Amino acid sequence: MSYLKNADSELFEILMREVGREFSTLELIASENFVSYPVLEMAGGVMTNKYAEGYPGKRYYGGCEHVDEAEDLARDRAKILFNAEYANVQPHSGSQANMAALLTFVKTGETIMGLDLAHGGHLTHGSPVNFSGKLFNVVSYQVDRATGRVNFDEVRKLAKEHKPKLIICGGSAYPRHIEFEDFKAVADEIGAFLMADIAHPAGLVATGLHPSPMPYCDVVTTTTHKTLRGPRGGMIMMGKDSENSFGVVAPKSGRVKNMSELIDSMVMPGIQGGPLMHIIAAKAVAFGEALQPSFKEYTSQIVKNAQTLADAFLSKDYHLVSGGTDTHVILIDLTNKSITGKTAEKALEKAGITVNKNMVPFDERSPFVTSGIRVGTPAITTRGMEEDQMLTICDLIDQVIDNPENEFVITNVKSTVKELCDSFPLYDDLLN
Ligand code: DSN
Repeated sequence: MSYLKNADSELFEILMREVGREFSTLELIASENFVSYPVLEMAGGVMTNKYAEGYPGKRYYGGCEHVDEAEDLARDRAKILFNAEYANVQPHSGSQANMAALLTFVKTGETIMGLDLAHGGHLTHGSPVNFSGKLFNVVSYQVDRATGRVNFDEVRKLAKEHKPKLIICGGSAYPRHIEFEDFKAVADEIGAFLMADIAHPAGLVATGLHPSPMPYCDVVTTTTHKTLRGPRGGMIMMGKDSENSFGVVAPKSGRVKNMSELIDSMVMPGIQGGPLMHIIAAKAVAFGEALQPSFKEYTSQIVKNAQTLADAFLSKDYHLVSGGTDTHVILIDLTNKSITGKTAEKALEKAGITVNKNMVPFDERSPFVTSGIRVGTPAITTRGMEEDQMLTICDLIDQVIDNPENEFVITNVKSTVKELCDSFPLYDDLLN
């Protein structure tokens, strides 16, 4: 039964068109995934009604006993998943998690270092158009032109020259494992804090397929909706909690506050108000799923699929930044294919294949045009696709990239995409 259908058929039809789009196209955006029905149910549930400013047991509103239970479970499950002593599951997004973490460790005007957005970083790692670039003095490091990997000689040189208070590692288009240990060595040499943003590989980290940042980083942020396959949202963690070194004490007792208390109060009341309790509860559901052995099978398949796809592209003379992938992300430099990222994205979209245009390191084109596309396997792996399908998908993408204006090719590819999607159904209960 659909309440929405009866109450607002216009929006019901829009929703159904989106279900149809998700069903009938190949979702290759590396940051997207498809949540389970239980996660959908919780995210669409009555906890959306509840105001719960504060934290479990310390709320500014009555009636919080059940949302407290859900938030406690979300925190506890996150701590087990990531082997963390502390988790804050309230950030509404990865950006807000990053904002709260940065403002806890760094004063405005102080220096931070992060991976250049055009080299695979993220807006919140110091882009001039983002709060991070406006509030802090930013020094960006880049990847090496030849290897496509972070150049630690450059990181070390910049760190020694600019003495950042905090170094951010991680990004949104870095196909290789994040080198936490190398970053930690540099951070220790200059006495900087180290923050990891594991939004992209979080599901791989949780299942041991990517190194863990916890032993190396002072603070770790993530989103919950990419490889972790939860609802949209953010989270902040620490491997170990400790007393803060900034001299912040509790007003009445004079006790030195822990870092966890500083982060908690930076999230709320510092930058957020009422937490999204339906989403926090849905995070708990997703974390419960990620703790099951089947989730490790899923994340292993994500990586196998990405590596199969990468090898298939290499065999067709595609240039992959860093030469391949360790994760779920492939960054393709299309320069030798004489097509821009923008044209490729549009042509692929017409053929039912969703990717995003993406700058490649040392790109001479603007972020609105770009020389590359980013491809990821989390969503198609959720549908059950495996290595054989990756070979087909590479072939389909290649046909479109070679013939972006050939309607005959696009139509044929679209029909193969439809057959493929029909063989790996998604959300069919919602369509019936
Ligand atoms: N927009 C996300 C991505 O696509 O990677 C990062 O925030």
